[in-house]
Amino acid sequence: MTSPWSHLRWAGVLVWTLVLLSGCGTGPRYQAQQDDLVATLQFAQAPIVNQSVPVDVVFQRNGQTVAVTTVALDLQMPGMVMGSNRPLADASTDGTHRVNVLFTMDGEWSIVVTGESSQGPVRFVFERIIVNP
Ligand SMILES: [Cu+2]
Repeated sequence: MTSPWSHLRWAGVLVWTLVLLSGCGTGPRYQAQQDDLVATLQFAQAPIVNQSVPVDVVFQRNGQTVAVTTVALDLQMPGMVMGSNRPLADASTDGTHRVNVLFTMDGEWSIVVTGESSQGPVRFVFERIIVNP
């Protein structure tokens, strides 16, 4: 005999699988917009103090990837002098920029992303980047 609960059990298994897959190696995502240009920072995992974390940076206009060169990140803590921390991102052919960032203190950081596009300089400020102890 098949009970109606057997179907629910399968649904439960599927939902858990999806959650685990999407949670695997994916950290927080931050987005900023300027006019019609959108910049996205995708952390590989939640940032932890003094542990290098890979971040993918991508620029898009109307859903299409926009080419930006000499992409650099400037890591700052609001109201604190933390020294120069400006990792340069690697350019890749698909328009994604991979950069390893290192936060030297836990707390709230901001990241200023700069680069050059065909339409001129690009500058985005990401605020409230939370770094865990
Ligand atoms: Cu600090």
